[in-house]
Amino acid sequence: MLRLRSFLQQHCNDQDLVDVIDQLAVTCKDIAHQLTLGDLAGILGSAEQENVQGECQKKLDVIANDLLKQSLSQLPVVKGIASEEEPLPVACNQEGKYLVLFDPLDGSSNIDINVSVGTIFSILPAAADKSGDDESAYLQSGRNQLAAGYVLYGPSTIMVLTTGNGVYSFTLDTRQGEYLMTRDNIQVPADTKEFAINMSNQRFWLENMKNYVADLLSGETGPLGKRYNMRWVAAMVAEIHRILTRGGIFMYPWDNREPAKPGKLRLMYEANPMSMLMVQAGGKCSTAHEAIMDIQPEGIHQRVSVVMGSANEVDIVEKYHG
Ligand code: AFP
Repeated sequence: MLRLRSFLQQHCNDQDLVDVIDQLAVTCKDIAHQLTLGDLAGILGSAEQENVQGECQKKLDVIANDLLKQSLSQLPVVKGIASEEEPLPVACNQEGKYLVLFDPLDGSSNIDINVSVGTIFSILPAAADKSGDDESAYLQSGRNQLAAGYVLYGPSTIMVLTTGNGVYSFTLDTRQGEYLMTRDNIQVPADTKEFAINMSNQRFWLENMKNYVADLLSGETGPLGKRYNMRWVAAMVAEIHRILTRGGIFMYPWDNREPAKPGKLRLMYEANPMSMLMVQAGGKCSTAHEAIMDIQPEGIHQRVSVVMGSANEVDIVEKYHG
């Protein structure tokens, strides 16, 4: 089986980008190891502090963030990093040519219950005339991403990756400490009968979304004419991994709990990298009104409404939203 590094060397003609992805993969092995130890390493539970979004940080959010920050800042080609757990971007090496954005531990409410979580990353080009702690350097649309991916920490640890030429997955073989390619040229089926949404927020959604989900629930006798199944893991990485494996649609739409916020999920280090993967795999990603990767970001922690997955189902959601 092809090793991740060999694959990257064959597949990507930018050796510096290969080094960044390789460093991310190595660091995620450390995170996976911490997760495997769990309570034995005293790493479960709250860090008893909040991040910039006002969310309570788990100990592992902080540990994963520190591991990624330390390892990426050692690379001369990394100019700066932005993380869900850092209020501001962090400058690394002035001569660097990449900006790396990440959610160090997505789905952190799952940590304490031993359910899947993940790390999401996005790599953008760095402008020569901007420093790594200049937020404006990061405010590039998702179309500019050079690479994007995630590592899913589940029963297996799996890295799923795109450098703009297809989507590939690599399973960590813990016996030899290597990621080996286990799927190539991943494709998302255009049609699906499976949806993922947090139904407990239903009363806060727009009427258009309520109508769409009501029609999903009405099954084969409803207007969509199909019996749908539902899943909710509460970790976007796991939801997207399921869709990249067998199709589906994942939604975290705008709701009126905090009307000023355009959604729960973060554009730059959650929605954009997942959109790049999904589009590379033949799926679609939308706010329900426009393609996520067309959004011109205004802040590194900006939120966005998310509808992504099987292309024909995303089209249906957009139709419901006029
Ligand atoms: P964190 O990034 O704070 O861990 O949140 C996870 C998440 O952003 C995303 O991965 C899930 O799909 C979603 O939140 C779960 O949200 P609910 O709490 O509404 O289930």
